[in-house]
Formats: sequence, structure tokens, C-alpha cells
Amino acid sequence: GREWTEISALETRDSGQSVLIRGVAQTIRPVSKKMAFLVLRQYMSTVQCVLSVDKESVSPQMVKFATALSKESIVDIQGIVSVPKDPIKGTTQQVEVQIKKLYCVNRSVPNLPINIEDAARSEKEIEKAEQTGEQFVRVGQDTRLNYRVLDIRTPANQAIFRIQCHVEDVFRRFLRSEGFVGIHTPKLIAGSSEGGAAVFKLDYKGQPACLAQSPQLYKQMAICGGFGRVFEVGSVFRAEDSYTHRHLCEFVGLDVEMEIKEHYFEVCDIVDHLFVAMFDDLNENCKTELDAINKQYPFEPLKYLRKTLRLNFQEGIQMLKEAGVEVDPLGDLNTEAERKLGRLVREKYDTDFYILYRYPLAVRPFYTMPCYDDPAYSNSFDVFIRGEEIISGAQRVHLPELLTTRAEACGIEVKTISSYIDSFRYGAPPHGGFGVGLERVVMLFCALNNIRKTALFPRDPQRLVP
Ligand code: ATP
Ligand code: AMO
Repeated sequence: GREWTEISALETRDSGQSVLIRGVAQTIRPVSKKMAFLVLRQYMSTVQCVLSVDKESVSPQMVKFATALSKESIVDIQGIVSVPKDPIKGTTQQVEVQIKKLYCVNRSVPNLPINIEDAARSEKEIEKAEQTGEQFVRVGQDTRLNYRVLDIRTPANQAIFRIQCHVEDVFRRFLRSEGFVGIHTPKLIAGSSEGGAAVFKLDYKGQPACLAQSPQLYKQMAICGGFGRVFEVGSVFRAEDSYTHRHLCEFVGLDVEMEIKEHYFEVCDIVDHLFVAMFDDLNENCKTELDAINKQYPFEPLKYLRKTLRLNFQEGIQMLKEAGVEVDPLGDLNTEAERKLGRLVREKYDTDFYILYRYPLAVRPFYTMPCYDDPAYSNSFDVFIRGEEIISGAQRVHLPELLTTRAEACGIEVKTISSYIDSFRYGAPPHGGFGVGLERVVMLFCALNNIRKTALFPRDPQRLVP
């Protein structure tokens, strides 16, 4: 076959070379009957292409044909790389391509529901356009999600999903290097795994069933099955009824479960090392992507410590109290209190990432191990980025009698989870683990304001299509 060039690979040292490129016609600007400019895009890169009538290959008909192309059509061009005298503004590549041949591979419709350049504007650019009276359309969230295929063509969106892929990749690589085994647990299950009402019910060949609210029970059963350390990357379903900026009805769960030798802080150590490695890796290897996101949605880089801060829940409550926020010492923190604590921690410890441990038992799921010294508290933790939760984790109850008592106390019908409870009767090691929301990690690392931005085709209480 012929050799194709990626737009991102075009450099000034290629000047004079002939290249063959397939890209999207992002803009088409006619200058005269003899000349037109095209900006070609591929993923996150753009290059300016010049179509100018000459004796050998470019006819006035070709300029006319190009000018009539609709934006976002797929085109192949063959041309010569050149370096213009003045620096090029508005494209990622600093070279031009002098078009010699141009084919339209597939046309887009002439009136697009979203103009990609409009969708890629930052708030600042929108303000500026408003002041100068420039023609543009503000693209709202619903329009973006309705026409997601167009919306995700913007550089920031291309970057967000590349970062998501990177987070998943670091998660797997790190855990594999620490001796964890990747598993897949069933998503069609007989009962709720997290308790509560947020469960999608369905009919399983005449038997009542649900979509898994988490891999919780099965990842623990894998530990009972002798795997020692496991992880899973999989879909999690929650029939959330409130519409918030950080809840989806389907999200990607990054789950971990492991044997504990002496203390559940061994689980916190994994969180600590995994996330420091992940943040380092993102900062080091995703510079282009982070720049693209920053350009549309400016954000402060995440502050994190070499050794992740661990804050006792009671200490957190005390910090809030001193700042004038009264919270129930045996209750959960609401969203507002979590955010406030995030700001206080940032001021006092200079970090946006921390672990809050030893939660009151009453606010944790039935499978959580109570503290040995005070059963009002539990061997559990949540992890926060910029004052918002990305992880819940804990040591689990591995004693079948205590597990039965705890399930009953939490109003769970024990017979619906008997195979789970029985798993602990055949020799079950002490263990613990945690669950991470992938979309939340990307959202909060980049300080984005809505989880719908980090889900490719988000599912929320109001949206099932596209
Ligand atoms: P988890 O599933 O571990 O609980 P989460 O982040 O989904 O994690 P929720 O239990 O849904 O957390 O909520 C945590 C806190 O956030 C709750 O204590 C609640 O006060 C608050 N919260 C949840 N939903 C909303 C909402 N729609 N508006 C305001 N606050 C909310
Ligand atoms: P939890 O219910 O806290 O814990 O969920 C773990 C993490 O998943 C993310 N998350 C969500 N993300 C998007 N939309 C939602 N509706 C949503 N709900 C939760 C959050 C949260 O921290 N089995 C336990 C984990 C464990 O203990 O191992 C669990 O599911 O980032």
C-alpha cells in the first residue's frame, strides 16, 4: 500500500516532502477562484492546507470542488510540505501542505447540528467573541450529548478519553506488577450488592434479578477462592434517582480486593502508591492531552504529596467544627461538608488528594469490618480529590457469624446472600479492598465540573440515548 502520514507527525524538517494524508475538513476558506485554504484535522492535530491553481495539477475546477465541500467531510490529500514565512496561528502543526491532489472520501451533511470550532471554545473565548460581536453559537450540554459523535471531536474531548484510557492502563499495569490478578465478575446477579434502592431490576428468564451495583460480593468470593489479590475493570449500574454533577446510572468501576496480613492500612498503601504513580504518569506522559483540556477548561494542576495524607475521620470533623461547620460525628459528610473539608485540608496540608479513614460504622455497608477497639467506627476509608469522593474502601467482615449479624442489622434478607456468606465458612483470610469511579478520577484530576464530560455516552436518570 501507499504510505500515509499522520498530521501530528508533520514537522518543519519535512519541508519539500510529498505526503499523503486522510483527515477531516475542519474549515474550508475560499480566497479567490484560484485559491482556498483548508484546515485538516486528525484526532487532536490540525494542519493548514493550501489549494492554489498551478500548471500541472491544480485546476480552477478543483478549487471550486474543494470550496463546495461541507465541513467535517473526510478527505484524502496528496501534497508538498512547506514552511511559511510567518508562524501559523490556529493549527497545532507549524507547517503547511501545498495540495496537489484532493479526493472526498465521504461527505458530511452541509448543516451540522454542532460546529466543532464553536464546541471547542473556552469560556474566555466565548466572552471575547461576545464582546467583538463575532458570529458563533454557544453549544449547551444537552446539544453536546444529543450529538455526542460530533461533540467528542473537539481537542479537549479527544484528550479526556485518551486520559481515561491512560488511567485504566496505569491501574492495570501497577496492580499486575504488585501481584494482582484481573478478574471478571457477573453483572447479572440475583440481589443488590450495596443495599439501598439504587438498583436496576430485571427479569432473568422468569427469575427476579438485578444489574450489579458493584463487584463487591464476587470480588470477595474470589479472595475466598484463593486468588490473594484481585482487580476488575467493569461496568457498574446504579439506578440513581437524583440528577447530580457526579452521579451516573452506569459508570466504570476500578475495583481491588486483597488479603490483609496485619492491618487495613495495607489497602491504603496500595491506594497511595497506585495513585501517586498514576498522577506522576499522567503529568509525565499526557502533556499534550492535559494542554488540550487546559485550553478549553483551564484548571490548576492537582497538588499531591509523595506520601498520601491519611486523616482520621474524627480529626476531619474537628477541622470542620473549628471552621464553623457542625456535622454529626457519627453520620456521613454531605457534599458541601466534603468540599469544605477539601479546602481546609488544602490550606493545612497543601494537598488536593487525601484519604479519610475510620468512618462511623452506621454509614458504611454491611460487609464493612467494625473497629476492634470501638464498634461505633469501622476499618474503612474514602479517598478525595479536590474535596470530592473518588474511592470507598474498607476491611471486610470475614467471620460468617458477624457477617450474618451485620447483614441483619442493616435490614438485608440474609437468605438472598447465603452463597456469599457461606463462602466465609470454608477458610477465608482477612481481606479488604476498594472501588474507584473511573469517570470521577478523570473529572476531578482535570477539575471538570460535570461527570458527563468524562463518560463517552453518559447514562443518567434522564438519558438513555444516544
Ligand atoms: P457512595 O456511593 O460511596 O456513597 P457517592 O459519592 O455516590 O459515594 P452518596 O452516598 O451518593 O455518595 O452521597 C454522599 C453524600 O453526598 C451523601 O451524604 C449526601 O448527603 C450527598 N449527596 C448525594 N446525592 C446528593 C445530591 N443529589 N445533592 C446533594 N447532596 C447529595
Ligand atoms: P461506592 O458505592 O462508594 O463503593 O462506589 C465506589 C466509587 O464509585 C464511584 N461511584 C460513582 N460514579 C459515578 N456515578 C455514580 N452513581 C457512582 N456511585 C459511586 C465513586 C465511588 O467512590 N463496593 C464499594 C467499594 C469497595 O468498598 O470496594 C462501593 O461500591 O467514585
